[in-house]
Amino acid sequence: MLLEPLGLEMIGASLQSEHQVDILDMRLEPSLRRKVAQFKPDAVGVASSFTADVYNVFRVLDIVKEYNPHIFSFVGGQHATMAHADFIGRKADAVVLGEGELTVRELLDCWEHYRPLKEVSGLAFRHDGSWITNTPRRLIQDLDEVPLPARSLVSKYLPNYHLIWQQPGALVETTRGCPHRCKFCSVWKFWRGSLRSRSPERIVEDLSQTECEDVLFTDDSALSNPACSENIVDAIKKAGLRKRYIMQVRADSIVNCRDLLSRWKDVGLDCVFVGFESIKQQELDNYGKRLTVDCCEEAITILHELGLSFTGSFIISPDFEKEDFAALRCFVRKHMKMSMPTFPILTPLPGTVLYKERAAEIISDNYELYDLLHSILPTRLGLNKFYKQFVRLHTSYYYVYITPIGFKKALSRGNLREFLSQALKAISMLLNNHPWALLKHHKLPPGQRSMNGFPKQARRI
Ligand code: B12
Ligand code: SF4
Repeated sequence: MLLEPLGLEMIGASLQSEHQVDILDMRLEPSLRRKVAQFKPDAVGVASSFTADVYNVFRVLDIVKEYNPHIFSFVGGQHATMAHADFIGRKADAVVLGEGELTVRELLDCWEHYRPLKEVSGLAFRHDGSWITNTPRRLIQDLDEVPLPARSLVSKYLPNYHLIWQQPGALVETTRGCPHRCKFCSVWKFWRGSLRSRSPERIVEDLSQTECEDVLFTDDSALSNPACSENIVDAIKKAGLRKRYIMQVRADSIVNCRDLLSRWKDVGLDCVFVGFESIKQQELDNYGKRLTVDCCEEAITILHELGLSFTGSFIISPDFEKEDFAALRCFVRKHMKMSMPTFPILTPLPGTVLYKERAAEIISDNYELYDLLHSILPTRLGLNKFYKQFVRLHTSYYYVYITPIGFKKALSRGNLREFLSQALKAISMLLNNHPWALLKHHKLPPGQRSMNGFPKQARRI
C-alpha cells in the first residue's frame, strides 16, 4: 500500500488561502534539493507520523537547512506529537502537537510577523537554546469547519497511490479519535480520548472530490457511533456515489451492528479490517481491548455470512512460545479462509500506556525497529527462534498462494485478483523478512536501514 499523505493535505488546505503551498511526497520524489531550489520556500513542514520513519524526517530537515539555514522548519504528526523531545538538537525549529490545522495557521502568522511563538497553543519550539512547550490547543469542535484536503497538491503522484490491489486509492476521514483505551495503541492518546464526526454531507463532499473509486476510511474504529454511521450510509446512497470502501471495525461493532454493516455493503463496502489481537482471553484483557474471544469468533461468522472480505490483525506477543505460534496458525487457517491476516509484533510505541508500563524492558532505541515487524521487548524464545516462528506464521499462511495448488484453488473460486495480491505479499515476505534479515536489522546502527537509497536519491540535483 502506498497512500496519499492526508495529514499534509489537511495542513496544506488550511494554509492555502494565505500562502503559496506545495507538497512533496518524499517516498516518490527523486530530488529534494532540486525541488527546494526551484520553489525557494520560506518555511518547510515535515510530517512525522510513523516512529520507524523518523530518521528520514531528520534527513529531510538536514537537507532543507543545509540548502538554506534561514528556512523556518516545523514538524507534526503522530510520532512528532508523542515524542517531540526527539527533535531537540535536530534541525526543527518547532513541533506542532496534535491536530494541526489551526496551530499551523497561527504558527506561520506569528513567525511571519515576528510575534513570539509563545502565543501559539499546541506548539513546542526552540528558543534561545532551550525547548519550550506551550499550553495544549483545544480540539476543533466542528470538524466541518476544517477545509477539505488539498488533494490537488498531490495529484502529480496520484497514479502511484494504491490500496492492496486497487489503484489509485484515496484516504477519507469520517471521524477522528476512538472511544476505546487499548494499552498498545497511540490513537486514542493522540486524539485525547475523544471521538468527533464530520457531518454526512461533508463526508459526501469529500468523497465526491476524490476521483478514486477505492477509498480507505482513516477512522480507527468505524461504527463506534452507529447513529452517525447510519446517516453516512443514507447520504452516500442519496448522493448516488459508487465507490468501493475499506474500513477498520472492532469485532464488537460487527456483532452489534450487523444490519448496519450489511447496509454499508450495499453502498460499496468491500473489505473490513478487524483488530482481533488475540485468541486468548487473558491476552485480550492484558491489552485492555475490552473484547471477548467469543465475540471475535462471532464477528468472523458474521463477516463470512455477509460475504464481506476481511483482514484480521493478531498481535504477536514477545512472550509467545512455540505452542502459541502453532495455536494461532491453526486458528487462522480454520477461521479466515481467503482473507489476509496480519501479525504485528507487540511494540510499545511512544505515547502508549504499554510504553509507560514496559519502558524499562525495551532492548533497543533504534526507531527503525519500531515497525511492528521486529521485537523491541525481550522474547521468551530468544530472538532467533522467535523470528523463525514469526516468519513461519506468515509463510505457512501465504505460502499456499505461490504454489500451483493455490493457483488452481483460486482459479476454481474465481478469485484470481486476491490470489495475485497474496502471492506478491508472500514473495515480499520471504525476501525481506527472512529470520536472518530481521536479526541483522538489530545489529545495524539507528537510521542505517532507511538510509538505503534515501540520501542518494533525495540529494541528487
Ligand atoms: C491510513 C493509515 C495508514 C496507511 C498509510 C497512510 C499514509 N498516508 O502513508 C497504511 C495502511 C499504508 C498504514 C501503514 C502503516 N501504519 Co498506519 N495509520 C493510518 C491511520 C489509520 C490514518 C492516518 C491518517 O491519514 N489520518 C488522518 C489525518 C488527517 O490525521 P494525521 O495524519 O494524524 O494528521 C493530523 C496531525 O497529525 C497533524 N499532522 C500530520 N502531518 C503533519 C505534518 C505537519 C508539517 C504538521 C504541522 C502537522 C501534521 O495535522 C493533521 C491534521 O490535524 C493512522 C491512525 C490515525 N488515526 O492517525 C495509522 C498510524 C499512523 N499507522 C501506524 C502504523 C504503526 C503503521 C504501520 C507501521 C503498520 C504496519 N505494521 O505496517 C505501517 C507503516 C507504513 C509506513 N511507514 O509508511 C501508527 C503509527 C504510530 C507510530 N508511532 O508509528 C498509527 C498512528 C496507528 C496506530 N495504531 O497507532 N497506515
Ligand atoms: S486499537 Fe482500535 S479500538 Fe483500541 S484504542 Fe486503538 S483505535 Fe481504538
